[in-house]
Amino acid sequence: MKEMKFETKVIHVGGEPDPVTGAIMPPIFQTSTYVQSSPGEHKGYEYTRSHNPTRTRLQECLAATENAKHCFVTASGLAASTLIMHMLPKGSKILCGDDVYGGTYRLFSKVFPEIHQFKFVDTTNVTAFEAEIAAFKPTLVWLETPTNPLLKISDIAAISALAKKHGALTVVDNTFMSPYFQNPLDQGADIVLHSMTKFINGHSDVVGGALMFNSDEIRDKIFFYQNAIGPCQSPFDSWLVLRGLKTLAVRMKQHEQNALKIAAYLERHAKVDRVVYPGLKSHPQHELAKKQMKGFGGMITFFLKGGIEESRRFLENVHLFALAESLGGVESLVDHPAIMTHASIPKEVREGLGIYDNLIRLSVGIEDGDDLIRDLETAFAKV
Ligand code: P1T
Repeated sequence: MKEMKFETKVIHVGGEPDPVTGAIMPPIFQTSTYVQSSPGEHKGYEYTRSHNPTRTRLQECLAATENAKHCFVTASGLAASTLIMHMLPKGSKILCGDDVYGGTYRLFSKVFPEIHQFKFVDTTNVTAFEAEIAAFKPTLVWLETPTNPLLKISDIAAISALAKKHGALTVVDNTFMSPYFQNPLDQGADIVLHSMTKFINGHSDVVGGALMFNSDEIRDKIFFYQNAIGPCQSPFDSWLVLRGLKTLAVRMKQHEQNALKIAAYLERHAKVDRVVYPGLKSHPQHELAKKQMKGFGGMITFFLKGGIEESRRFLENVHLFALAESLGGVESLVDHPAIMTHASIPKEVREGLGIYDNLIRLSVGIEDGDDLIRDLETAFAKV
């Protein structure tokens, strides 16, 4: 399996023809329970909250995409984050990147502070981060790279090494890059997290999460909490993700090709103040992006000249880009983080990070790039 290229793994790992019928596509094991021949005697499956063959196939395939030994899929990305929080001993300290998905911030600042201690810091400067880790002494370091929505990039290898030196685990939320463009475990991280809702499934019809890692100890803990708490993914949703995953490589190439074109277009636009895209030379961490990522992805953030009124006019006048939360689907989406995906972050924290009312986030789909540019041009003309 190690010799297989990514494009082959997503088609073949976990995708063997059904041994009973020869069906080339795996059946959906839409069952809650499994017959036992005698109490405790079964074929490895007892109850779907704990195990399901469709889910097993998806987990095998996903583990292969991140070069991981183990994978667990969950009911949502946030369910995966929740399992990690439960796995940690009570009173753990989590040192978290300051720019994370609004729902992750809400989970850490509103749900878990009675159990663990959180500190949000900039993780883009390794020297400054070293001082933070030495002072805070975290149990776990939480990186989102590139971040949502500012597309800040953290040095996974350097930060994971520092965390290891100080006895902390490193989690990387790899949702924005997908396993096609970035593999954090290969760079020293301990756990990779994905919202499968995004690029991995890629068709905006499933909510799901995934955790990948190599440690057997972490596997035992995550299995225990997944089974004890119950945020497992349904067989049908697992099957849909398994199906979406097959085209991840081709989709990511097209997302990136379109995003490169659109980012260059936006950078030249008179009504745009600033564009943030890891593939632009103007991105402050463009060199790091080239080093640790295999591509630049399909997410673009830009700042319109003006404020909330200009943003509203722009967002009300796009047609191909749908104004909606989420990202990573085949269709292009546009988001206003301050009002939509990151509204749960207090205004002063949000603006302290640079998430202003003129910040617009694009999830560039796999349509024709020129059609997408024409759509943006129509909306700019109304601003
Ligand atoms: O929505 P869910 O599957 O629970 O995943 C949460 C999540 C985790 N990590 C990152 C980086 C994310 O972007 C998300 C979800 N994000 C959106 C819904 C959004 O529009 O940004």
